[in-house]
Amino acid sequence: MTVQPFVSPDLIRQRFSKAMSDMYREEVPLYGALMELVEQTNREVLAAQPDIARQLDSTGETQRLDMERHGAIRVGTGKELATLARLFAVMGMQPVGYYDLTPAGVPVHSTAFRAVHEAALQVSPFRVFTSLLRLELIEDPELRAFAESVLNQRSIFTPTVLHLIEQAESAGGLNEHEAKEFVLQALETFRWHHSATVTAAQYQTLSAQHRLIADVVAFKGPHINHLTPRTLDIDKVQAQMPVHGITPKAVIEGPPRRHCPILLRQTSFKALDEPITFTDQYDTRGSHSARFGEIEQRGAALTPKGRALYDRLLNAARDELGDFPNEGNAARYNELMTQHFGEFPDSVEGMREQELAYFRYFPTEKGLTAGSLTSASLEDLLREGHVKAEPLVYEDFLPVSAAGIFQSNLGDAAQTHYGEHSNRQAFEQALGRATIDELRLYAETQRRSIEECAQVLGVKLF
Ligand code: OOG
Ligand code: NI
Repeated sequence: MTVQPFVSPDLIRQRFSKAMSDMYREEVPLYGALMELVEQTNREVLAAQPDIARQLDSTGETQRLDMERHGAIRVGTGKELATLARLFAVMGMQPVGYYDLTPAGVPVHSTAFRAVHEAALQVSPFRVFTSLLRLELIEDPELRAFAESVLNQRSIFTPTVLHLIEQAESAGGLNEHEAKEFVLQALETFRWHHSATVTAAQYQTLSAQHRLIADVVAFKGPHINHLTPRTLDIDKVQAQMPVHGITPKAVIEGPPRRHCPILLRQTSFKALDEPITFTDQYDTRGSHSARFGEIEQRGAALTPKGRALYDRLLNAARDELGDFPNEGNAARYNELMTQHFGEFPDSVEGMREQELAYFRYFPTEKGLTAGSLTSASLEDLLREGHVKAEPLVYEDFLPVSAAGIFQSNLGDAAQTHYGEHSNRQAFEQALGRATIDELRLYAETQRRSIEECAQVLGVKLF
């Protein structure tokens, strides 16, 4: 008997991301339209701005751009979250970061499942923003007990996928046949279901408590609620969306437009009203809105110092606005953001000198042919043009932006105030492991790139 080799988790993730995109495209045609718009805009940006094309080429981002996307799901119980963590682990995805959404009136806390090493991210940067409903925030004890009992009755995984997860864990991987089956079976967990698992009245009660609670509790599984392609010019896509029959939210979340993009800018279009049936009404149809579209533009990952500056400037602009950004104050908000972010250096050199962002270092042609180097500092190598620095792309999410995205698709009526805040410990207990600190990952990638430069150039760095 020949032993079949394992398919690498990175390839399984790459295939899964593609399968998910194909499924969503079929279910939500507007997603297909948005993808085409983003692809076309990216081509135009690359053709018109050789600097950007060159930068993305040298970091390998050109190759990953067309397959780059993130999705989001919401689960109801700790057990569901723990099993999801095991399912994502089969595809080389780990929980990175902890996001508390309660300050924004959304009763969830979240993490992002993604690949953690630059080589794995290069094969597939697919990420899933995963939220766990905080049932303890439902005040009415009867409703809380009802929600719990409904959730405890469902199983969001197929028996085959559960078996394949165990198989991957015990054998150390999946062979070709198993990996194919795994992708098909895992997809089932994220599929949309037209029928709710509760009566129309129960749905109303859950929805009245919070629309998000109905979205999690009233369905058979955690349907993927959006898939987000990465664009190189979000303002351009935002402006083009209405031309294609897509209405974007009022403001772009995240930092303002800059010459050197930082972190993450996002915009979304409102959730679609979709027909559903309830368990007690076979012929009358209700409707539910959960699934929406989003685009993102990614920039440099920031150091703790850079992030503190970002947070301070964002808060200052929002404080001065005095309200959540909305249709009415969008122009004023953009003005305030540009004004405050004037303080944030907008050049690679400026961000590097002030240690505001993470970078990857690459040997240059000049460095590779220089020959006689023995020892030098990184600064020497940069100054002489033997290595160059490229910003390290931000792979994660932003809590204030995520809150804005949640709100735009839940409707503004969904503002709730929760007394209780962040509970990372409870989240990690449910998850069955600690979440990874994203800053450590960026620092490690930066360090590896410096070590590689030293090795390739044969230089001892001091
Ligand atoms: C997730 C919203 C957050 C993002 O990109 O920040 C998000 C959700 O609505 O489930 O997708
Ligand atoms: Ni998103």
